[in-house]
Amino acid sequence: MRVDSTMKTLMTTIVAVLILSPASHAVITGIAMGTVAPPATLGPHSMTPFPDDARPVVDVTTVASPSGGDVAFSIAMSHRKVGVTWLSWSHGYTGDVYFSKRERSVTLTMPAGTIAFYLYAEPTMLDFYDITATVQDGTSVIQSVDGLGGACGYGFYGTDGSEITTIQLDCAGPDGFAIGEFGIATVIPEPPPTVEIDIKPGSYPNSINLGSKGVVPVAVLTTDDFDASTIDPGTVQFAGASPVRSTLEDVDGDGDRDMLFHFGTQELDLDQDSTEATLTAKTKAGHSVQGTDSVRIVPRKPKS
Ligand SMILES: [Ca+2]
Ligand SMILES: [Ca+2]
Ligand SMILES: [Ca+2]
Repeated sequence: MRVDSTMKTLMTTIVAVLILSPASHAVITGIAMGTVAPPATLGPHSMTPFPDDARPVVDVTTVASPSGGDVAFSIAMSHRKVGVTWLSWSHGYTGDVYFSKRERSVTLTMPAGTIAFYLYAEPTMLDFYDITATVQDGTSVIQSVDGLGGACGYGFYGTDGSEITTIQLDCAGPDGFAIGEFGIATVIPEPPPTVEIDIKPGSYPNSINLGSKGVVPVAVLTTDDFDASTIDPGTVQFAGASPVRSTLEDVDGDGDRDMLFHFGTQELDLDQDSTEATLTAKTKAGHSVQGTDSVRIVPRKPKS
């Protein structure tokens, strides 16, 4: 009996601990990458290296990201090429770097949705100096970096939805430093969930005469997964057109109410080659959905 009651207490304690743990552990991890070439992944994220920067030797404050948006610098930095206008780097890299002679610190602001980023840094002076990279939450990586061909990589990645918004770089050496060889991972927007639609409910093929001055009925069907009555009619677009009216009715006779829309045929962004059309909408709760059905444009285009 005593063992049983101890076990019961232990189990209760474990359950309590599990419940008290936060649901997610949003966290940013920093990695000292050293002088080796950049990895293909940082944590769970696939990295995309920045492409060549075609600009000449010129002061810049932004670098375009391959996944959209810009990385912005807090100071103007001189665009250089390793081996041409900048002496050395590491692991054979000969691409773009960005150099500050006067400042010892720069803050990089990331494009929205950045979940991982790496950069390399090297002091101007041909000697070892500490270079520290710090992200907005205080996570930092410090390395002693050799100005003679020892550019070191600094990698940061977020898990459970953590994003990287800024990275501050500080070089302990005089006469500045260069940063470059960037790589990035950003969140991939999820496509909206699909819902079932029926163009011209009850008829098939869904013939549309683009010369017609009439309307095309399109139903969003209620299924086990989706209640069509939750759609906000003001957000509905079908082939580029807004509905002229909407009604709730059971268009397929299965006992639940579907949402039926009518669209002016002349407003549809369809042509002779269209084979399908898509309806997009938001629910009253603001969630995007979309559905696609086939269309058959009539009369058929004469064969040429
Ligand atoms: Ca149909
Ligand atoms: Ca149904
Ligand atoms: Ca129905």
